[in-house]
Amino acid sequence: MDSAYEAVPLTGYEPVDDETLLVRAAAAYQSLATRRSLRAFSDRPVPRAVIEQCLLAAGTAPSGANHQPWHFACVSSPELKRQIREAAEAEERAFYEGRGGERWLRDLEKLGTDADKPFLETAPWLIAVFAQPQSPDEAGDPRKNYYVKESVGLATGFLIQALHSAGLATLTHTPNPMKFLNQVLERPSSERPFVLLVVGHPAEGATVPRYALNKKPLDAIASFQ
Ligand code: IYR
Repeated sequence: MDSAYEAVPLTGYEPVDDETLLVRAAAAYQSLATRRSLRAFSDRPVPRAVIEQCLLAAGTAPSGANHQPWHFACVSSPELKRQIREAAEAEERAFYEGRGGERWLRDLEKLGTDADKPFLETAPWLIAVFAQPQSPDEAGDPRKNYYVKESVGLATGFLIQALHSAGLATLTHTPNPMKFLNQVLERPSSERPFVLLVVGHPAEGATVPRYALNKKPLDAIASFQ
């Protein structure tokens, strides 16, 4: 019977002894533990080729039925960054002036955030991540996607990790609501804005909130049975 399935040999997993596994796992932890959500970026440019490699890394993420239901709209144009800042700050002002609600606004006090988002213009790149509830198949026909948010979340994690490994800082920014990104970036209304990543080098003397350094200990995030 004719089948859509075809197998190829697995590559990329050379045998590793347990000692090496532990050394590498600890190194991965040490590297990721230095990542910070940054809100003070330098205007130093970042080559597009660097961003492209990180996007290729993101594109290797697992996804429902391997449909890869994501689009990364990468913005370096000062005019588009200005428009995004303007629209984001309008939403943020409403949020911080009360729309967020007392509880949420109190929870954010420890992070020191406010409605001013100058980094949306200072940072060399903004990457708007869009989720695609449906997207064309190989023949160009519309096709339903599965586990869309989960898949896009995983790809975004891969992207943040790749950017961090390269030596770049990021902010996962979620102006609320984000629908203006479809208009400004001319994305189809079927696509859902998922997150706006701010990417670049840290500003000189940048600081981060002490509160963000608190990470739950292992016994609070994991169990073994
Ligand atoms: N989007 C707002 C508020 C905000 C919300 C959460 I949840 C954060 O972790 C941080 C900020 C802003 O970007 O300021």
